[in-house]
Amino acid sequence: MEHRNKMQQRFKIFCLGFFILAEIHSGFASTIFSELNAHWQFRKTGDKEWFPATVPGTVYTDLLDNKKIPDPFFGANEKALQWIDTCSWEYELWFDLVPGFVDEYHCELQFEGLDTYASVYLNDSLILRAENMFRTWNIECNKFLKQGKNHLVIVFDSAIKRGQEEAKKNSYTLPGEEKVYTRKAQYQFGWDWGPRFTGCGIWRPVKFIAWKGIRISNVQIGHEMINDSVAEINAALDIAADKPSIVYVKVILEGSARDSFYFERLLVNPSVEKIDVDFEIKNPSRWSCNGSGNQNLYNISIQVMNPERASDVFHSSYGIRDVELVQEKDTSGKSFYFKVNGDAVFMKGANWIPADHFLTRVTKNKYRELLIAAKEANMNMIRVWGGGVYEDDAFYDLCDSLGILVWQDFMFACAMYPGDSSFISNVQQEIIDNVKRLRNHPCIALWCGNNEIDEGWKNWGWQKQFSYTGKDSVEIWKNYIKVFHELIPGLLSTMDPTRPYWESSPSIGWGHEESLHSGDSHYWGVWWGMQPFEMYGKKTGRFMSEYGFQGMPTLRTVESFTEAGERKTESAAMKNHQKHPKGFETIGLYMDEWYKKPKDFESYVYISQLLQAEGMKMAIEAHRRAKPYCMGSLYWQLNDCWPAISWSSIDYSGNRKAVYYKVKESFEKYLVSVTDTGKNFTVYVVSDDAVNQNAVLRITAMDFSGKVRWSDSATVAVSGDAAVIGYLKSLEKIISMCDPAQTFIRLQLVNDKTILTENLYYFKKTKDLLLKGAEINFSIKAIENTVCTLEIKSNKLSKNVFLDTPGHDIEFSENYFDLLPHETRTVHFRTKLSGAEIKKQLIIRTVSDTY
Ligand code: BMA
Repeated sequence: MEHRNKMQQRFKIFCLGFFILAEIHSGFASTIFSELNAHWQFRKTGDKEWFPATVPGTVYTDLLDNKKIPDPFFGANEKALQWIDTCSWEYELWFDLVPGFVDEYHCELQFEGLDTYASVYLNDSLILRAENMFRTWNIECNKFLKQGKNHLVIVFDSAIKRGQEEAKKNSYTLPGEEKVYTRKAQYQFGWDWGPRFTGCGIWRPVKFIAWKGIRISNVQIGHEMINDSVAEINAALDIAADKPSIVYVKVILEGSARDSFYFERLLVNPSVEKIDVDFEIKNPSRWSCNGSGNQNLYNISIQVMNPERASDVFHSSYGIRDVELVQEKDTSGKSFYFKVNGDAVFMKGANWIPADHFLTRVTKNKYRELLIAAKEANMNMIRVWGGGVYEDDAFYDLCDSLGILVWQDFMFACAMYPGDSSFISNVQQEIIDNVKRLRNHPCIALWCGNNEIDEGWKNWGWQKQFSYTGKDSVEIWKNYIKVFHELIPGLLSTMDPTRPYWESSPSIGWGHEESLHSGDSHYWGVWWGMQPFEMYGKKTGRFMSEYGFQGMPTLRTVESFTEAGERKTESAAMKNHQKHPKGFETIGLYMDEWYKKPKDFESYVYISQLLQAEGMKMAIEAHRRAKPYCMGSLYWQLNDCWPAISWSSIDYSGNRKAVYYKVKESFEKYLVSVTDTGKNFTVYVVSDDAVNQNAVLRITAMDFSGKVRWSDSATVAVSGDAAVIGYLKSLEKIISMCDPAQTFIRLQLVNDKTILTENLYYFKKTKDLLLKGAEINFSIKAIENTVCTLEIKSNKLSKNVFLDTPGHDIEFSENYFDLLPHETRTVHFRTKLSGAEIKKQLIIRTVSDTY
């Protein structure tokens, strides 16, 4: 570990008694933070007039707030706003400094995020040239500051122009073209689910930091050993001091006066020095991921003080857990699974993209809503995809507290990157900044070098497309190796040696059989390869880190970016929000396979969501049936960055699409799932429970009016280690007892009267089912205040009941479900509307209403 190098003196626990204790309590904070986020102004370079700006913010949101541009997300406005990215923009701030301040304190300006090519001037002196959106900059600025008014100006160059200039210097074109030269979120240059708005701005806070005496600049917390009675914790402190002196350190574990530890140490060097502090946590409670245990977090405060009583303090929460990536050779290849606290855990989750194209609009609340939705859908892992950003601290804090492990990509995606020394040193600092910022989070399970670059280079025909010579190819690949096989793992080996590192996701492209035998897989045969959904049953690898299918956003979200006449797939507005070149065509082809032609646009929106849900259900069930061969299933993609026709499960406005509800069911702790080979009807039972148990599998064939045609049951030894076959029968026999076009099979897993889970199975695709119009009745009850229940019943099978209240966003606990004949279903929701109003507004749609 970095803080373990030989040069350091080991810090010993020291019994100091009351004297030091009293001193530490009476120390004064020697570090002053002041946010410089108010009163900024901005203008286009060359313009005279300044306009108010919001910091953190982006030039787009500032222009919008000042009513200088229309909503960039509406219709096809994106096209008309591209000029913004070709200009240079300036931001300025005046701030006051009280007399004596500069002489007394070390003053720094901290820019937590500048997007991207920024020249920063303080009182007309250039203090920083930044060129990496992902870096944090701390600039010592005493010599530029003055008493009274100070002037800070930041000039942002066009990222597109700068990238193009860099690209011109190269003798060959890199895949990804101008964007790869710029260390800026790659999706902002346009993606197959997002617009092209590159923009610029001060996208994270600006702080004025003044300190004297002593300062903690970073702390890395880790544990050396854990057993049930003790966890040995190590905190490695980076400390800066004015002069050589003694430093007293106090560690406080929140919640108990006894859990305080004192240390003292001679600082020999006034510049930044490392100090190791070791302490113990007795009877430690472990942090675990959602579904596997509690998310115990310890609040740790570390206070340092010098003999003059200048002090500084660092706070962090810390979770004691062990996460391991297990890759062991076996008969079919190599395993790929995570062990959390020693137990193999099947990872259930999704891929995350930035939650708003304009990143500073992502509030803590937005993070919370999305991550709580993930937790509610039984997820235990999210992959932060490499074309986005290293998310804000709030994101990782929430993942810590919700038990969502993070597969963290570094921010490189689907392109090849340069390898010159200035690019490499820029990337190096980016990695250092972000690993330092994030490594104390228990949620981070894995660092991954990039998204689909290894696969892209080997399979996407770039060599031919860009006419590379042999020499070019060698150089480009060498640059790749330099960053992802040498630089990043090299840094991690000292900065965060206990976390696994994986060079590229996936390691082998989906066109290759080997991709199913080792490593993680992105299986895009369905969608990109136009293979049928049934292929999910055959293409299951060791860890499915991407697969997906598009579905429309909800109708209300479509309405938010279109005029009434534009709500059709051929309109310019709609096409602009479908970024996949063959998106509508692909949806159409699969839809023809599975559903009758929807009669109107509203029906199309709804059916496209059912289609997406059907596909993801088939994929997830296949992955889980293959446990423990397959040990992870992360679909593409949890969320959206703008109102898009995309692979998302929750649309930009926060509405949960049909796929979300389906995923939630498919990720439950227990799963019963059918495979139908044409010959056999086989029921698999899957469990993610650590405890094995016997349960009864009930199988009931029922016709659409509710008549039981056949039933059976079996006792199953349910195991958390592997999926088991709970039932097997000849399909022919079952079909002979019922009409497959008018019958479904209900599967229930029961333990001692408790239904652990249930599932439905249809012999035919929805378009071939003989669905008849049903009579649906419902009643609404308010339980207390805003909490309501809806009881709904149908005289026949009602397929995919969609509850909608067009004028109001109501989130129903269940939606898009199959309502079984004569069975009451209870749905919960919250609303301020009265029962009578909801009744008036509620629209119930089923598949048979769509043709
Ligand atoms: C995956 C991702 C993205 C892309 C998505 C859908 O492979 O890594 O690059 O948006 O496919 O095409």
